Amino acid sequence: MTKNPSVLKWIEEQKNLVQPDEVVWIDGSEEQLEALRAEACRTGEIIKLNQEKLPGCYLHRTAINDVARVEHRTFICTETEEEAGPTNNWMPPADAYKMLYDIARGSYKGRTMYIIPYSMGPVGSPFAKYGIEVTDSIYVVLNMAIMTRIGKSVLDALGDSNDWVRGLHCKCDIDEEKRYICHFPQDNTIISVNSGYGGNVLLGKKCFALRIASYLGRKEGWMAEHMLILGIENPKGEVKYIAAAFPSACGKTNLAMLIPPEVYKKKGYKVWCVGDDIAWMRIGEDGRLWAVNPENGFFGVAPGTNMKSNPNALISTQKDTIFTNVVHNLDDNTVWWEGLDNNPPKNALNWKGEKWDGSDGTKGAHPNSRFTAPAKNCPCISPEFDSGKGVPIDAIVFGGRRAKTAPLVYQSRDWSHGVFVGSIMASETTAAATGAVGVVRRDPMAMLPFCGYHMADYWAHWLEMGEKLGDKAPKIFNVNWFRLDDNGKFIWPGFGENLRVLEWIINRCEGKADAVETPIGYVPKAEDINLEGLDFSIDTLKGILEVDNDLWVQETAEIEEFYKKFGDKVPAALKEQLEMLKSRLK
Ligand code: GTP
Ligand code: SPV
Ligand code: MN
Repeated sequence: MTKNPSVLKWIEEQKNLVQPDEVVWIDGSEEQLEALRAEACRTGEIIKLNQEKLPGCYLHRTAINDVARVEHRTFICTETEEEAGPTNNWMPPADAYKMLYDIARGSYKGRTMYIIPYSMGPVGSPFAKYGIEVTDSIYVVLNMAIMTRIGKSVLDALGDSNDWVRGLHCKCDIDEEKRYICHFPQDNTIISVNSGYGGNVLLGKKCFALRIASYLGRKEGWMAEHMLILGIENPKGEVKYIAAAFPSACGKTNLAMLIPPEVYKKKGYKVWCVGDDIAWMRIGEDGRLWAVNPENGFFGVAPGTNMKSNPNALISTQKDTIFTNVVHNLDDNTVWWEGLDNNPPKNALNWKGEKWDGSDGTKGAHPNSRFTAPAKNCPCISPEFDSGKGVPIDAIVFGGRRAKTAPLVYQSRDWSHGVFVGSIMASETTAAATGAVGVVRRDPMAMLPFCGYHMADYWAHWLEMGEKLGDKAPKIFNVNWFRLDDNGKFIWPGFGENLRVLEWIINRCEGKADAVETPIGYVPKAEDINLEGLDFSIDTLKGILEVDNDLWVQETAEIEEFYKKFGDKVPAALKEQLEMLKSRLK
């Protein structure tokens, strides 16, 4: 399929290493994919679902010990430990290669090697970057075919260039003790062994589009971020774009495809989804920040997705979708998960494939069960989705799960302060990664598990981008949909109603809304958040807009501790922001 010498040489080396019985180049044709689906059904790797109700849809179950990203086994293998920084696991590249090659050697014996040429970003776009993933998993091929642009066209666009990311994935025995997700940013290389779970093995996603790309972005002057991108169209037909970074399982997919509340719909508001997880952003010729979504599909959290919370996501999953670790309804050969509706199937298998009817109080779907759906299935996919030039960003929004502390929304004072706000982000952990759930941890820019180099250098890169953007820089905000009341219930209704907050954000960008200055930034006047048609009192709203001075004094102490991790590397501008915050809180 290609004469590219760097590609052919690398493939030859991989073949010699893993020793497959057969080699298959993925050309991207529907014919070839259909044959692979049939083969995976034969071996039980995937299950064909009810084709009348869910045409083109399949179910897959991962191994029980392999259901989420494994941050403690994810490594950045730069020449020096300093480059990887204190928030990444590090291994010297030579040691890592040796260890990984020992694990991978001969691991494809009796198996087929699939070679997937893929593009992150529309093929041929100035934003696009190319990769080749070698895998022994049909599930990976089928997911990559949804999540990225694959096949011959990618190799044609690549031509003879050596500028592409090498990715080797070996399932091996799915042995947790030998599971490693390793990145070699200086070699454009990713090696993933002993896993079959999405974020660990769909190498275009977190491994390339965030860890390797963030490293490249710093070198080349652009940004790779864990952000959704959405467009809000007002009744006059003008569209404003927002990019928002929330940690894993904190609402990106939901916000990216939200359905406007009835009163907004009537007025003519529309929301367009450009991306739900990753944004690549560059400064355009006009000096503004332009973003593309490098992906081609959604790898979304299933639990909680329903016709009320996120109809657009649910509709996206009704055809040509792969479900992973959800409940299998045996009566009609469909799928189910917690929060889909209130009728768990009576005759079903849980995510582990065991008989399940919900009566024993256990969950049927894994909390990190997922759907892989083509972006083009989404009813509100942006007309700009496939545009190689991207969309201009007006506002950047950070957010996380905070039961207290963070108000519903606030605006940073300027770009530097905004970078500070991103750097101090904290959120309660979720099931998207293995480990304890619900523990507050600092997750700067939602990039803690995804930044491919020293986090403090990453902050410096953000500050530099701001200097280049000058007065054309997007305004930076922080949101928190997750404030809890004394009974542990979410106070803010969230989901579609979040548009009310986004409207204030856009109004601020256009200089149309007022704000109250607080020590942490600008908070809305309660009457400036439109509550029309919503059963939510202005007093309750005031409550979640409040900034608690004592909590924030405590917070600054924690930030100070957190910053210490990075020593002298913390940019002076951020240390200054911390000092200014402390003095404003006095
Ligand atoms: P990743 O794919 O892991 O990066 O996650 P994500 O950020 O896209 O999160 P997603 O939109 O899938 O939401 C994760 C969970 O948060 C789901 O269970 C949602 O139901 C819930 N959620 C999303 N938005 C809101 C909201 O506005 N309010 C509340 N209370 N829950 C929400
Ligand atoms: C996340 O965990 O942020 C995800 C899912 O989007 S994964 O692809 O597993 O990283
Ligand atoms: Mn994500």
